[in-house]
Amino acid sequence: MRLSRYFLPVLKETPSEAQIASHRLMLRAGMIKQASAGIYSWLPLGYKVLRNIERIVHEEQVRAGHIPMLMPTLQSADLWRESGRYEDYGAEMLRVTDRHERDMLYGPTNEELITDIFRSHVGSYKDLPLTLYHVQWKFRDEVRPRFGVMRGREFYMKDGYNFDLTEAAAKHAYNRHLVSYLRTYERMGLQAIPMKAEGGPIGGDYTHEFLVLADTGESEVYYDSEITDLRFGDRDIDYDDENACQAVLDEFTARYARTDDTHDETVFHDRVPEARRRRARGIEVGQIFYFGTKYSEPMGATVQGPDGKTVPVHMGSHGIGVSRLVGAIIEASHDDKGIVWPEGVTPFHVGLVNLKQGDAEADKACDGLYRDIVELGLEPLYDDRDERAGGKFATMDLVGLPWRITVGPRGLRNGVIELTCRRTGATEELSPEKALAKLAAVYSPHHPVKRVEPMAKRSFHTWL
Ligand code: P5A
Repeated sequence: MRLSRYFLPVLKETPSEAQIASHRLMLRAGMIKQASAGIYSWLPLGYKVLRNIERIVHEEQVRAGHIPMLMPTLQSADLWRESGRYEDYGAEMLRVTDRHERDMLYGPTNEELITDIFRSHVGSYKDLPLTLYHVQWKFRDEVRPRFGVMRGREFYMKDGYNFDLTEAAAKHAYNRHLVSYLRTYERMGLQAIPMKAEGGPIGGDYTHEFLVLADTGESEVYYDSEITDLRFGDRDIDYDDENACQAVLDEFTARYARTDDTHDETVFHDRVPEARRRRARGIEVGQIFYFGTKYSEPMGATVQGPDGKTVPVHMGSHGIGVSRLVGAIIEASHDDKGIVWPEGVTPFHVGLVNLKQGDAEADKACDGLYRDIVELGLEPLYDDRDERAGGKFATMDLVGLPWRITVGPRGLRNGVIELTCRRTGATEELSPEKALAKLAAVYSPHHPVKRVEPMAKRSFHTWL
């Protein structure tokens, strides 16, 4: 993309309404614009990041054997009356009436809708296990929407629902989600720690929240510092292997890590030596639940078991805050000049800065590099505007692309360009060929098309 043809409305001033870095930077980098309280338009740069996060979520869900679909944003109130949540949900639920005076609502979550789909089409244990998911907009009329996309009223969520014959099978689905979530967040450059939490309006007391540690996080958390040494890495887990998934859950939940809802000071002191006790803040980027037959029983979602008996299915639901993640990643990865995108989610792979726009040699070199970068399957953002170098660098730093190539007449005379790493600031003078080879190498595990990550043994389909 050429910057002269793009829509990147960066702000010079720091917006006064934004209290935390991610909100400030998303506004300044022209990623979002508030439409009304807690509701945002995603401008082109923000939309690219949102889509990248969504793509990683889909790839990891499909890898775990979960099946993508799409449910609507508007739901009938009648389904929610069946589960008893229509009254319980309170003022957070946005209720609307259609022209026929039918009660509708903008879905805050989809347990009822998916249970209705299940009961309409599945009747036998032979169709289990089944996990369906979608990525869709939700609405919760939060009392205090704030921090930009972090606590929105309209927000984008991946929500998945498992249906199993027995509690043990549903616990395996729970463990499978935990494993796939660890992998998902790490691909986004984040460490998200599973912590014992509360079920809240979703239900059940068997639940973990995934938290990214950050001073600006809304949740108060307590944990054993050893937990921050754990990495999922590039393990190739067979998601059908119950023991393998259970072992990951055991490893990642053995140490004390709880949100303030479940924190117990006595247990904390008994189990964690003082030097390792931490109290901090975190951003909740996901939550997984096992709630048994809470919805299947009242809504009649049953199957016939192998013994011929009809039983309600065991269920859980599993959410990832896709739009919140954009903010969470920025909270975890920025400096005083701007955003520092992890390679896995960056909106463009490399910024190309022409120090002397209009100089025949510099323009030609940039055009050539642009083509070569595209040839590698990567996306450049080429600042081809007639602006001072300082202004171009400031925009690139604000926007936060992990790599920048700088091209100027002086370097070209010596056959070199500059390759700069946004995270460290380190700059190397290299031949264009060497710079391109380096980009290809750093992006190979994150490549949008030619990713070389090991794929699970189960059949893997692209989701689009
Ligand atoms: C699990 C999927 C659920 O709703 N039902 C379907 C379950 N869980 S949850 O924890 O309530 O939400 C899942 C994730 O969504 C994000 N989230 C939000 N993001 C932005 N603004 C909000 N107001 C908001 N509320 C929830 C969180 O990341 C949460 O973990």
